[in-house]
Amino acid sequence: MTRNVELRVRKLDSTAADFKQQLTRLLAFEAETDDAIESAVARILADVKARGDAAVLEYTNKFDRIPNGATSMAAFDLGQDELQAALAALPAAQRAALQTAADRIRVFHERQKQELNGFTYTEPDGTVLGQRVTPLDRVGIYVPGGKAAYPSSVLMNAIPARVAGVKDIVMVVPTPDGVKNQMVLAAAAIAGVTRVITIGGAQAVAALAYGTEIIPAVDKIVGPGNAYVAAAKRRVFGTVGIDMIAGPSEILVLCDGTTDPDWVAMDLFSQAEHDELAQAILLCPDADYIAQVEASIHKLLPTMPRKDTITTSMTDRGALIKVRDMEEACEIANDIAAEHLEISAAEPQQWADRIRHAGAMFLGRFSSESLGDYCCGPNHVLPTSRTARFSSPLGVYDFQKRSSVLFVSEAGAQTLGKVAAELAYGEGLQAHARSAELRIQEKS
Ligand code: HSO
Ligand code: ZN
Repeated sequence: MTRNVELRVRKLDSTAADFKQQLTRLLAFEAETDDAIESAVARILADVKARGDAAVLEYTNKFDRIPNGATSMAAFDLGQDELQAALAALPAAQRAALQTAADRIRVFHERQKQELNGFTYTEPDGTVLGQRVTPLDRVGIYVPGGKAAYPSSVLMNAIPARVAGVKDIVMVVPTPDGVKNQMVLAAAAIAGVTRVITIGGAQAVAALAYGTEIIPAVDKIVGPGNAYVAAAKRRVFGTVGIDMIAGPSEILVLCDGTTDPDWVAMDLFSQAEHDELAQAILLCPDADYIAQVEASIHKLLPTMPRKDTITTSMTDRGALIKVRDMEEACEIANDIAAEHLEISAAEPQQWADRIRHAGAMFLGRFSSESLGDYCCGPNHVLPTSRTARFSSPLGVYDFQKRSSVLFVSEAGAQTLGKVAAELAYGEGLQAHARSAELRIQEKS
């Protein structure tokens, strides 16, 4: 996959006649949809639906190369003891960092919950109308295995669910070759996950959606995964809720040219290192500064253990863009609607005020995106691939739903009954009209 031997990041200029087309081409990202993947996933879903645990067991032994092959699903069902043991065995510094991150994530999301508590209001005739917010009963959290097994993502997915009041949080995580990621298990313990089952892939999504003998069916499945998991989530949507289909990570740095160029280069790397398909873009009005960032990129790259991934993603999908001024940078940032937007400027607020579309905004040169990825408090599960135009970070609201509550007083039924009956006759719906009219006590 890592084809590029030499990092060559494209440089664009917003005054070029074809800049708009260049930008469109740069942002184009087609999610992997492959007929072979689609039909394999359809087959797995149907099989798990029909055969339950027996099918999940077979797929897990095969796809995750479980040594000697497990003979029962019980082998994948971890107890709380094992999670607590993983937490206890973690080096103290790592445990403390996870705990601090978890505490801060909880504080932020508790604030979010306070703002989402529902409402009621009473009309003069005693009619009471309102909205009640209730948590989902049971959710499934998908945690990828292998290179993208992030303990921080366990915290970011499970803590908002907990804060929302979800009672049952079932986490699935594959263990390729039977190897468990201890920090992921420790994070599950800290975040209050109720059950961890070490399965993954489309078979895990199917098990969560339909339920099996040992895995309870959930109401919603959240969390990122590979192309198979994404295809499975799309297919089970409707049977269960899903959060989003997340694309590769993105960072857009909007810089006024006053930040240390090494800082900006490293911030670009921080998302480029996630994935060959990640996207890192700089917007800046100062051509000399852009050249300095470019120099920093070349200077720092050899020091990066993941330089191959960075080289590929920055060469294929990265860009350093010279803009006319910061105002134009803000307009372009709105077009890009990036997952992460850093406004690395001396006075960031004035530019932030102009931004309408971004998953998360990092204001000022000390707010590196990596701090948000781990421990500031806001969620790191964010809309990618320009979906920040219409969607939001993962939050407490993703684990709640709303019900309307209507109490109509006797007096209210008199006035509302006339309105409803009028509209119901207009729609040709007699029973509606008469059900409203029956409650009208005409005092003649
Ligand atoms: N930046 C990623 C989240 C993450 N970063 C996890 C480090 N670990 C989301 O785009
Ligand atoms: Zn990250």
